[in-house]
Amino acid sequence: MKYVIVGTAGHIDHGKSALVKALTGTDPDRLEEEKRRGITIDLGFAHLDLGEDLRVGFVDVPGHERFVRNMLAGVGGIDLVMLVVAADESIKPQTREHFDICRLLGIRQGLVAITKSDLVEREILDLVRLEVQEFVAGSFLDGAPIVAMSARTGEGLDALRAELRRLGRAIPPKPLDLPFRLPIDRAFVMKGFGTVVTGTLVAGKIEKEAEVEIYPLGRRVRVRGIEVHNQSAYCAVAGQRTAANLAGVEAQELARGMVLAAPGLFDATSRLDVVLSLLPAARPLKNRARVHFHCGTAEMVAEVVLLDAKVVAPGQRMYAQLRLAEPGLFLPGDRFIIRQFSPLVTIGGGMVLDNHPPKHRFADPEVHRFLKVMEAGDPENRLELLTARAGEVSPSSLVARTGWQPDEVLRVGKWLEVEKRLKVLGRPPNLFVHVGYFEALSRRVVEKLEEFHAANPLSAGMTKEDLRGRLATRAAGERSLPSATLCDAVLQTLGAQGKIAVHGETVVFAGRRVQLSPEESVAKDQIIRAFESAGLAVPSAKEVLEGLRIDRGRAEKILRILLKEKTLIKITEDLIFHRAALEKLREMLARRKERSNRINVTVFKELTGLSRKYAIPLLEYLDRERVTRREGDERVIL
Ligand SMILES: Nc1nc2c(ncn2[C@@H]2O[C@H](COP(=O)(O)OP(=O)(O)OP(=O)(O)O)[C@@H](O)[C@H]2O)c(=O)[nH]1
Ligand SMILES: [Mg+2]
Repeated sequence: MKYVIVGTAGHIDHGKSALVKALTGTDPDRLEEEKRRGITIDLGFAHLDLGEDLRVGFVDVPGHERFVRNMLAGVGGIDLVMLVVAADESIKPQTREHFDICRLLGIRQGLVAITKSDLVEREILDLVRLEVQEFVAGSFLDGAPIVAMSARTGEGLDALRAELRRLGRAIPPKPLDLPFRLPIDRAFVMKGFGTVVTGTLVAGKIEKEAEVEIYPLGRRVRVRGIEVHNQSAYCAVAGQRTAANLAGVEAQELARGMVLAAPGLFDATSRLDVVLSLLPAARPLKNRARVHFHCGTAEMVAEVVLLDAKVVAPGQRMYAQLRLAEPGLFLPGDRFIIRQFSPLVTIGGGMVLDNHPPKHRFADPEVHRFLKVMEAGDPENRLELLTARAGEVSPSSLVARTGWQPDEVLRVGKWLEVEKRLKVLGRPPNLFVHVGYFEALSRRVVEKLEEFHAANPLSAGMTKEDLRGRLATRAAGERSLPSATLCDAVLQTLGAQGKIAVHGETVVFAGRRVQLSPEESVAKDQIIRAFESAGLAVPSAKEVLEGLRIDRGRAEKILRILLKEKTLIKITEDLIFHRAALEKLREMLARRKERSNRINVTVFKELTGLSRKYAIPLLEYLDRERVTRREGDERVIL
């Protein structure tokens, strides 16, 4: 079964509701006030099966100019428009306004119903038909069926059904592989059920028992039950009129304009970069003008910030930033309408390009380039650019910025990695890094290390954390530190290229030697000689350092360098030897082994001429170095 949503459109009293009723048997005017006044105030719903395989859901909208905002809440999710023109009145202001709205929203398919054919002569009917043809010329309805009919006599209803069936079958199915979104058009309490929300499911599918989030409230609730076109169901899919019974929220907390979607997947926003078209009949729109913004079922006040102009001329199209008075869930690709403050008329509309933009500088060519790709670029280019702008970004925040499924973000990301445009880090992947950013960061690491070594000639290297702290960048106007994951990846790459060396937590410039002042060099030599000449009967480090002519701090640094270079070797906290002395000791043991491979402390003391104070730690050191192995009171020379 295929589901298609048909919306009515047209001037007040032109017979939209009567037509829906004639087709479906359901009166879409459900409010007492509507019945009393004989006009539609709010959205009405009905459905009709056209054969075995096609179910049409109707969204009937009010024609009254005061209720255009309600019309806008209904028209968002429709596949087909049924533009209603009364034969006795022909084209009127809301015929135009509704039609403009359909065009601005990018509705692609539809038909025209000339209603009340019973009220006019044949010639008038032909005239109205000509007027309609002229009216829709050049638009998406150019060449669409125009069916004259009467709800009163039933004339033309069969022809209308046939056209609806034909058009409905040809509508391409809505993609199900997008995260689901249900913009709420009604929220109410139903006796015995509790809170119910309804809407047209614009993407994906929603299942019974699912946990969902109400955006922008941030509330998570459970879907207790689902109805699709008034029948209970396990799941609803894109394109269906859906009612969801929600557990854990009161109806009065909810309102038209909120959206149900997967928990945590998206985030609400109050700033949007858009492409905006102004209707030819509109007044020029000034920078910073306040307008009514309608998108999905949401409506709010917005300020239009033009990016590189002072004013939008009628009929013109340009990029702009909308600053919304309240946050809402909007995704790139969403269409919207703007209406003037007063008089309250539709003046334009457009499409969301970026749902989390920074504020921009005036006439920034970079912004223009970015939005151009967001508007027309393929998914790869868009994802690359979003990543480039962030520098590094998690796949989950790219889901929130694209509206794609997490799988799709990963798939495109991996493809970009193959093309060497991105790096995908983490296992499982949890970070996308733009190669440009990665390379810039690598250069900065090398720079910062050079700087550090120049400023700290005696230091053996920088700690990773210290280095990361110096890599702050400005991404999207905000100061940010590269993540530890990214820094590690950069260091690893530089290490593999031989540009740097990483020892534990310390990072050094590859092949770097510590630069010493002449005074320090003298001190260094003195330290070396002190240990070298002592052989194995070494003095304490304290004694040696105190005998130098430089201050204690620098002396200790030099000692650390010597230990690091392994000119000196520390075997216990108090005992430091020159490397040559220890090598001699090894040679001595090797010679001894030619006679016997066993040795005890006494023999060792005799051989080396050392006291116990040195002998025991040295033997333990030799054990650790696997030169000897302790066996009871003796040692085996290995
Ligand atoms: N003679 C005749 N009258 C009709 C026909 N269709 C509707 N009407 C009458 O026209 C009036 C308006 O009809 P509605 O269906 O409420 O018009 P609407 O377009 O839904 O009006 P709004 O929703 O308020 O914009 C009602 O009194 C209907 O009975 C028709 O085909 N022939
Ligand atoms: Mg009506």
